[in-house]
Formats: sequence, structure tokens, C-alpha cells
Amino acid sequence: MKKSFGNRLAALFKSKKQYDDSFFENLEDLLIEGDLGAVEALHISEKFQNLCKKRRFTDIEALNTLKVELSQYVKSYYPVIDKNTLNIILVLGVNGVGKTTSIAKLASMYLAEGYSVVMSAADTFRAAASDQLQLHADRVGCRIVKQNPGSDPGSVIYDTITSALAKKEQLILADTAGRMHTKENLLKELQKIDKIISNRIPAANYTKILVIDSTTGQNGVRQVEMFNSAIGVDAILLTKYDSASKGGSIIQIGKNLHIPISFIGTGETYKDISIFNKDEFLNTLLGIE
Ligand SMILES: Nc1nc2c(ncn2[C@@H]2O[C@H](COP(=O)(O)OP(=O)(O)OP(=O)(O)O)[C@@H](O)[C@H]2O)c(=O)[nH]1
Ligand SMILES: [Mg+2]
Repeated sequence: MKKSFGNRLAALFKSKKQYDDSFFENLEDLLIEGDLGAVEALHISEKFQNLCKKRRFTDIEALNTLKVELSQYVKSYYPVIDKNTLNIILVLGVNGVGKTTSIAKLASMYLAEGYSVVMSAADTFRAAASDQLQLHADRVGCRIVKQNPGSDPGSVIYDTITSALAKKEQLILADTAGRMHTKENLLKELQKIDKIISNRIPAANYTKILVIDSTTGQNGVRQVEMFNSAIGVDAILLTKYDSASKGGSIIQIGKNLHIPISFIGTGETYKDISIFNKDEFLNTLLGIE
């Protein structure tokens, strides 16, 4: 399932008899289906058409040309954790995208690298959210700061920073709510949290990561726009890349919003996370072996 877009793209190149109008129409349709967006699909298809006028391509060359074209839009970003001070990763995203699970995966990863990590349960809106995070914290062996459901998320973050500074811990992973009574409420709350963090943690040690579910396609692009205009997004964590995902929306996000990708989630267990590898990602997307 995962490679269906890439496989279909490769099949299109392999099955073509000639690079004619119908080939480029099919290419454009496939790029749209792959969540690259209508504008980008047309742009790439036209660019490719011009290249094909100049010389004949083999199938492999054609896919690699497409890869170079897409490659300029995709950037990777690995949050720098300064061992000598307190860092914070604020994890954002709409409900159900995989924020809490990703925090557990990141905690497990950074703990294994030897960092001292604390989770901050700043999703106080959903009643069971802090219990869910507590369960993960227990499983991966991580300290957690939480308050009662319904309490102020800004205050949870503030408490976490205070105790982490006192304990000389290196990394806070902060969970946030994915839903509130209204979208405006949610964004306002996140702006408050952002202010509290910015007042106490230098910008160089503060990373805002937006979690995007790769199966949501075009919707993901809109989510990035929304969070980015509300509080600014430093990087994206793409979840559920193990499911029937196409991942093409990443191209649009990179091209239009210039936001890099930091991690990819590929399953429900703690080890199912990897640092974003641009080359691997594009090879999978395009079905290049
Ligand atoms: N297959 C797969 N499932 C994932 C991945 N990441 C998260 N999930 C699943 O997605 C579901 C939602 O994950 P949560 O971590 O609770 O999502 P959330 O964003 O915290 O949700 P809310 O707190 O309700 O906003 C869970 O069933 C997770 O196991 C992934 O990379 N792959
Ligand atoms: Mg959650």
C-alpha cells in the first residue's frame, strides 16, 4: 500500500510508448492524486515536458529527473539539543494525528541517546490525555509533569520548566491539546504557551514541531498553514507513514511554506520513528529502488 503512488508512477514511466500529450496528462493526474496539489502537479508536468523535448530519457533517468525537481523543495531538520542547558520541543497538531505517541517515541529515542528528558502534559483539555501520557512515561521510564484535567496548560508548561531547571534536565517534550471548544480557542491557548516558553527558554533551544498525519493528504497542508500563521512552526513530524500514505503533501509544504521535516513515524511502537532522510523519502515516494 505504502508504495502505491511511487509504484504507479514508475509503472507510468515504464509503460509509456512515447512522451506525448496523453503521457503528460496522466503524469499530472497522478501527481495530483499523490497530494502534490494541482498547481505543483502542472508545474512539474510542464517542466518535465520541456526537458523531454531536449532529449530522450530512459525510465530510470525520468524518475531521477523528477526526483531532482522535487528534491529542491524538501528539507530536513534535526532539532539541536544543547547538552549544557534546558531545551524544549513543543509538539503541536490537530486531534488524533499522533502527538502523544510521537512524544513517547521521541522520549525513548533521546533517553537512549543519554539525555535527561521530562514530559509535560499540557493537553489539559481532553480528560484522559494526561493519564495517556503518564502511561507512556511509565513505559519508557521518563519523568512527567502534569496537573488535573481542565487546569491551565500554560501553568503546566511553566511548572515543567521550573522543575526541569531545578533538576538541570536537558529536554522537555511538551504535549498539547489537538482540539478545544473552537479552533480560535486552541490557537489562542497555543500562543499563550508559546509566550510562556519564549520568556524563559532562548529561541535557539526551543523547537516547535507540528505533527501531520501523512494519510490526510491535502488537509495536512492547511493544518501547517494554520499553525504556522498562529505561532510559527520550525519543523514537521510526519506520522503514519507506514499506512496507505502518499506523502506528496510534504512537497507542497516545503515549496510553499519552506518548512523542513524532522522525523517520520512508521508504526505504533516506540521504535517506529526515524530521523527524516530526504533521499530515502523521495525514493519511496517515487518508487525508485
Ligand atoms: N500506524 C501508525 N499509527 C500511529 C503512528 N503515530 C500514532 N499512531 C496512532 O494514532 C493514534 C492517535 O495517536 P495519539 O498519539 O493519541 O494522537 P494525538 O495527536 O495525541 O491525539 P489527541 O491527543 O486526541 O489530539 C493512536 O492509535 C496511535 O497509536 C504512526 O506513525 N503509525
Ligand atoms: Mg494526545
